[in-house]
Amino acid sequence: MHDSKKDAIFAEPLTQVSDFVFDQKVVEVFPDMINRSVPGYQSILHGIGQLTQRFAQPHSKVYDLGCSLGAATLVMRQNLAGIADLQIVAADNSVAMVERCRLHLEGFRSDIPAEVVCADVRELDIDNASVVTMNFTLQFIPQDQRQSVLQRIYDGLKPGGVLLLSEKFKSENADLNEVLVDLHHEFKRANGYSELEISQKRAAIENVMRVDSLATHQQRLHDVGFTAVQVWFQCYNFTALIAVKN
Ligand code: GEK
Repeated sequence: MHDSKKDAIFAEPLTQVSDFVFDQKVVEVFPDMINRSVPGYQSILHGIGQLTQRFAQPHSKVYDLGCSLGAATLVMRQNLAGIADLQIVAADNSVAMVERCRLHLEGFRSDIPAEVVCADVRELDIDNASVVTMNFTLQFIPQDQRQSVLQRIYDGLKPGGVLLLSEKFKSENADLNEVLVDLHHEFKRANGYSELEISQKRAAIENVMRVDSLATHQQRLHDVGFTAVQVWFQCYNFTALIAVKN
């Protein structure tokens, strides 16, 4: 996944920066984009694999919601060996992502069936699930619809099942939030993004990706019924949580 083309989508000055969309142009550079933009992305994927191995149950389904090119699907599948009768459902509402994801998954052998569906996670049926992963997807759902998405996930999980939720978040302290945003931008600069790329990407994404505080995420998870919620990874303003249904 690291050998994708270099992301230069925002390298040239744009007269008007449009809202960010997950189109073919993004698909072509996606692995490079996400690796250079999300601190800890590879560590989080690794952790998703470990947690999946622990919480996947025989005769259940494992979901990857907002799968993009299937990075989390792949790492989960690699960690499911020996667990009987599993099915993976990977979903994304970008046609371009889904098509490339199917091609990508075909390149890896496994006995565990993985179905890639083009669907909006707000409408997808979730049932008999033991692990549901949302790796940086909930942040693209309008804030007032996040609770109902989480409720559907909770209702579709088996007892003992888990939601693995990764999100960019904002600190409730404005000054410290600035510090975290700054550190993230430093991370992007160190990975070769220019000031222009950073600022144009920021303008493109600000309307489509609204971030909540960690406290809001935790409260929402409790409100839909999860009893145990734990942060297991954080780097700057990026975090990964596990929520367990008892
Ligand atoms: C990874 N999980 O590499 N329904 C379905 N998919 C959606 C929706 C929706 N309503 N909204 C956005 N998406 C991946 C990375 S990327 C994160 C996830 C990022 C999809 C969107 O099309 C995109 O593919 C994905 O969510 C978000 O582990 O680019 O920052």
